[in-house]
Amino acid sequence: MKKTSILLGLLCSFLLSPCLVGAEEPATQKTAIEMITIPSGSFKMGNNKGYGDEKPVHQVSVPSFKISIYEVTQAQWQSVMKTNPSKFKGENLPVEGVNWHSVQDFIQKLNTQTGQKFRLLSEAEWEYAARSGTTTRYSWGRNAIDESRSNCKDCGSQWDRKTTAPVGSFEANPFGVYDMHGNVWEWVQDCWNSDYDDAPNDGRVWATGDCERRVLRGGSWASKSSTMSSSFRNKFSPLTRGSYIGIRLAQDL
Ligand SMILES: [Ca+2]
Repeated sequence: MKKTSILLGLLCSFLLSPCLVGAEEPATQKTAIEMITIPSGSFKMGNNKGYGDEKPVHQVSVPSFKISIYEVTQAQWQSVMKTNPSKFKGENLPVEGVNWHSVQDFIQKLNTQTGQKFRLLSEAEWEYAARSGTTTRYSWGRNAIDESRSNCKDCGSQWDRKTTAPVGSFEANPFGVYDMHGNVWEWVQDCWNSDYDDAPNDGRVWATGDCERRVLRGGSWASKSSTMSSSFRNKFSPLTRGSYIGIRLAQDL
């Protein structure tokens, strides 16, 4: 996103007057959902040094799938739902203020409009994509505070504790995915289970347990850096919405 704006800016300064008419990006560019393929693989999910719900660490094999490299933006949500529930307004800011049920609605409408099959990630897919081959707390290493690698309450970014950041404002992880740590919490499809006993080991959605609570991952602009680690788990009622909750999409191959 950042690169597009810079390129557009350069083009503008070069062409001058055509820019006055052409500064608006075509709708397709604003609303196209950029997906990349995550390779299949096996990883250790959880953290035996973390909270009780992150245990036990267990081996999970994840089949290859597609993931949106950015959190879903407000432009994307608006083009499908014709409304924008977000508190902090901006086309390239992540959509927020979405509850789990409204997200299911959005996905259904998006799939009807595009003829494609988008879905939320499973919790295992989310952690696999966040880790992107790493075993440290964050995909860049052990420390978060003051490194300005993401947007959280104490991350050292200009957006900390104030607002969401435009998607893709920080470096991507080794898989090429942006903002898995911080910015907005991301709903996943799974029901809540308070530990990993009997968790699926094949990357699929855990569809049993407490389904009156759904899992969210990755922390937000308003939460402590410790909550945006690859293994940290959060859960809310599917009716909860807030300026700190957004989504990311997946597709089967
Ligand atoms: Ca995020």
